[in-house]
Amino acid sequence: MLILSHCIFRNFKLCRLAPVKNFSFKMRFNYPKARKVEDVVEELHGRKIADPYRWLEDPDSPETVRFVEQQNAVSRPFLDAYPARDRVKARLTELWNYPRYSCPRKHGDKYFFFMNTGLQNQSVLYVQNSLNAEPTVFLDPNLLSEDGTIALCSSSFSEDGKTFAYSLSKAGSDWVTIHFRDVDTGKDYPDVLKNVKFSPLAWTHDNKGLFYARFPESSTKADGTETESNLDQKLFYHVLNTSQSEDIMVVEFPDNPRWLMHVDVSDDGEYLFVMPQEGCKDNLLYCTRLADLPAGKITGRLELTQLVHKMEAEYQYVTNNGRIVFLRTNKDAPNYQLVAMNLDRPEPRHWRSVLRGQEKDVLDWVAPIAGDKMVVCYIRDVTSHLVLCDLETGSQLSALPLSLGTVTQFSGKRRYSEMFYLFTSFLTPAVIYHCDLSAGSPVTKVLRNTELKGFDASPFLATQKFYSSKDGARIPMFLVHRKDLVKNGSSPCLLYGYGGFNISIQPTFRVPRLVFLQHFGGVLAIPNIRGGGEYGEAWHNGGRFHNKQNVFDDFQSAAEYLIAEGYTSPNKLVIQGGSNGGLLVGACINQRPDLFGAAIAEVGVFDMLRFHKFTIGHAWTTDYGCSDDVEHFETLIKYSPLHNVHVAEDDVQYPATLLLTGDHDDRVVPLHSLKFIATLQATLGHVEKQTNPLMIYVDTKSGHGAGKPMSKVIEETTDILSFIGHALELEFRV
Ligand code: X97
Repeated sequence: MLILSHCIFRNFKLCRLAPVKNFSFKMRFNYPKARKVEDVVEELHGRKIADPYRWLEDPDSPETVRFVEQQNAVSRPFLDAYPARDRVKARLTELWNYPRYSCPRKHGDKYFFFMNTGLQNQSVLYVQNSLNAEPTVFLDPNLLSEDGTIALCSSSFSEDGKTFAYSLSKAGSDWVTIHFRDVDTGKDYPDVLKNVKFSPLAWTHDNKGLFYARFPESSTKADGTETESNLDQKLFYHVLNTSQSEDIMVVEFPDNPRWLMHVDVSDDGEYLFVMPQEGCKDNLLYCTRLADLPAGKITGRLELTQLVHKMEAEYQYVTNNGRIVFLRTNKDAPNYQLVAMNLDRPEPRHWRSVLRGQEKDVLDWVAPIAGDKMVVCYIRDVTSHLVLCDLETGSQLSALPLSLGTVTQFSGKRRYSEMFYLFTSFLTPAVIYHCDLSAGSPVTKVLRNTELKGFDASPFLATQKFYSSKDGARIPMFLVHRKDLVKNGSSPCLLYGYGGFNISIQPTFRVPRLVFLQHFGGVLAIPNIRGGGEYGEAWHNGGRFHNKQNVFDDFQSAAEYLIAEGYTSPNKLVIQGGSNGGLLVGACINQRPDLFGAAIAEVGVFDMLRFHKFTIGHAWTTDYGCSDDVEHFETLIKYSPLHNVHVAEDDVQYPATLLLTGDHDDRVVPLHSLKFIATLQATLGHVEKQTNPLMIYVDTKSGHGAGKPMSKVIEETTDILSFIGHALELEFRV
């Protein structure tokens, strides 16, 4: 073992060149010293809360810029120094180089689909006249920037299929600009809509324009590196081929600055449904009859009829038959139901329940198809189950058989009798099905089957286990590993979790995991911990507000189960999570530093007392609560990663920890990661027993994750796997 104290990182490569057989990082690192401001202390509910690194909340101060440079100057050489790094990168590049397609979508008389040849930074949108016709490029985002950092975010075709509205983001920011393209000529209109994020794109059926949501013009910069709160979003109507300055503000809620606008134009074009949301849960429901507008034109504020008066459940427009509206809701139905609401009698007591989620079947989504039918997707024990039902009665017409896995894409419209869906699982990249309903009963065939050259999935196995958490709750967990795995505790194990926001972590195919399985001889473990939506609202609530500790307990119990069953040992166990999952990782290294060998937290939330003050952070109070409230404060301070860093007892040290973030992450602003790493290093960096590294890498022109170009994805994944390989002392097996 190589033991060096205060190894200076500039010399790190030199260390590596020394004739050391078993390369190891068992040393202490020379972390940059962050200025600790002792007198930033705030009194919150009678408690004094120190925040010595608050200066890191200013992303633009020269001191913060220097701090980031110094941190990268420590982490970069370490990540580069993993002996098998080049092989990891080469294998990732090789595996990722396979063509992948989205489901085709029909608009007008054409089909559109995305395709990535493999290593293209951004997927390209193609158009074809029929499913068998030669596709041509319709929009290639790769041409919009040299380095692939301009991404297509969302898009919407006008009803007649003649105009394509699309939003672009730069460098990973949530901010987008909206553009319009003529489908026949392939040329863009001059219109550019700015100050937009978290916006719908909802065309009126006259094809003249669309509804979108925007924020007031910022007095400072708004490029995704700012931290200012996003407030006062309003709904606008934009007429195609006009300037944004002429747009008409149609809906605002000035008394509720935190509300975000979600809208749908009904399938028949008659109504606009407005669904304001105060955060990541629950919404209200309003509607207006577009057909009733004076002279058929939108000229000012829309007169809304309120259908739902309490922000206490979710209401999602599915379709409508005249004034009968089908809604997916969890009102009086923790696993969701589909109800038919009469617009003239909107109260719940007048609803007709058409479908109801069952104890184990969460009604995940519903899509109308072929006039009088609907496709219904349930989540049952974490996998997707599709059925075709009668829209009016809900009676099942047929099941659409699937293997065990996830339906991640669907395309189809009520006025068409064909649809497409994409199936994926841990060891199945993608199968796109085409389903023809024109003959009455569905005729399903495989449209595209994706295969990876040079990867044989047959030696591997994906299973689902159930384990008991601290409070006895039964938690499902997927395990993927070689069929001939020997359970003697020696295998490296990657434990991934999320645990929040009603988001279900279903089986999907990920190239980095294959490298971990195949070349590190690893076990992949994905527990469906509480806070997610796997078992409906009860599962979400089980990990929300004052129940948040259950999320961490479920994750730690997963680790204990894996160790007890001989899958792995603490020094071979790495935990990984991003965003809310970064919070999970941060909380777990504080609570059980002894249980893990390494930890990767990407774009994590770490300051639970101040998250609500930055960009869209206020929307997360629906899961976390808010430190302004004394009861929430008491809960938050107990697990806030930033406020619970400590020197562990005895000879226990923190796991090798890597934080990752991007300078344009305006979803979870980088200051969370910066303050957390400063605290980790200041508290533990000088402690003799802390030989595991505590590092951060901050990427530039990079955001929360969506739209990240392939070149950056490969670079980042190489870093993560190199860190894991390094920390767990893994050899790259060929
Ligand atoms: C967000 O922070 C999304 C922020 C903006 N946003 C909402 N509600 C959404 C939305 O506040 O986009 C929404 C969308 C998907 C899932 C949940 C909410 C919305 C807005 C308008 C209409 C409909 C929906 N999210 C969380 C996040 O990124 C989790 C997923 C979305 N976090 C980062 C949570 C903590 C760390």
